Amino acid sequence: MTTGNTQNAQKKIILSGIQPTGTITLGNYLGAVQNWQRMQADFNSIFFIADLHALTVRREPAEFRQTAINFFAQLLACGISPENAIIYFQSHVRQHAELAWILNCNTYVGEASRMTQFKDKSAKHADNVNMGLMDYPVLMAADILLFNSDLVPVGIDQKQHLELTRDLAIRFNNRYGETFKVPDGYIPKTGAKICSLQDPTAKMSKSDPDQNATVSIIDDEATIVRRFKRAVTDSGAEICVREDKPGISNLITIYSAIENKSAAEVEREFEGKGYGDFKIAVGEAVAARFKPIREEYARYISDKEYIAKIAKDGAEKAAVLAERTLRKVKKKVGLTSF
Ligand code: ATP
Ligand code: LTN
Repeated sequence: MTTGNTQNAQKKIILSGIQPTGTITLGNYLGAVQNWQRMQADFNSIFFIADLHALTVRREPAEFRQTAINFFAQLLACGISPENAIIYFQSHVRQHAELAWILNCNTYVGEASRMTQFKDKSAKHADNVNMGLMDYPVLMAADILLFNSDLVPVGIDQKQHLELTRDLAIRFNNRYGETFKVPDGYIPKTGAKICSLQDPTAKMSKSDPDQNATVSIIDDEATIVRRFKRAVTDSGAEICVREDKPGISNLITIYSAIENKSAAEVEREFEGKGYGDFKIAVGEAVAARFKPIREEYARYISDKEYIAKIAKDGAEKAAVLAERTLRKVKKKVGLTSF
């Protein structure tokens, strides 16, 4: 039997993280957080704020600290509940960094430098191509492998990192004997890649400097509808999913993910209607979904003590689980212990 966020041996383990930068966007929500919320009760669930990962890009310390706390409140507002899940800050559980070091010694520079995200982020932050940026997926592998995760719910952009995680787990198991569970990704059918509202060929990213490109789960209704009204669409007038219509296709994906309808149903619903009407309908649907989240967020963010309590409790529980794996790993690789 499970009570609260204790582990139940009958249930599989899901784990995922999110970097505290900006605020949670529609892309993060549909690609990841909504699934965390839907799955949390059926699994042993572990979710964390990936603050160590976020350090791979330069941050202003005071702002960064506040953003991380805001993210914690946003996860709670999205319905991620301490009743169902262990929720914590990655940096509060030192085992993440410790396992990452051991995995580093089993990761080839060649494979890490081939990661698409590393190449993209190196180009974007050419003045700060630091070791952490290249090491990012190894730390992510440590996050996942520490907890014997079965499933990792993420957006499609993380697929390559999950494949590396699997490779590292298999390699370690072959070299040192069965140690890690080899995890699977859980990538949603609809919503795995939400695109920018200003450039529908690029993914929506919370670090996009163009405010009009994203919507946040805590934006108000007027802002959300305005962003959708301004969304870049394609030539023609038909509302349908087509390769040469990335703008409208993206809006259809968003609407179908929010309304839980297939793309074909959405196409039928808007047959004969114009782009303008459709954009407003999508904006209103998104705003309606986010309204209660925004309200809950206001409630949680004004209660720092509650956040601190949940985060501390989560970190303690996570550390106990993580230490079991780490101890095993240290023994396997031949580190001494007395
Ligand atoms: P940043 O812009 O800071 O790199 P990000 O928006 O890509 O951030 P992450 O913290 O890297 O967000 O990702 C959190 C989760 O959201 C991951 O599971 C990721 O796959 C998912 N995700 C991110 N962007 C999208 C998107 N546009 N569509 C669907 N899922 C997404
Ligand atoms: N790299 C992820 C965030 C992340 C993560 C994880 C996701 C860090 N550690 C472990 C799943 C499992 C991202 O979304 N950019």
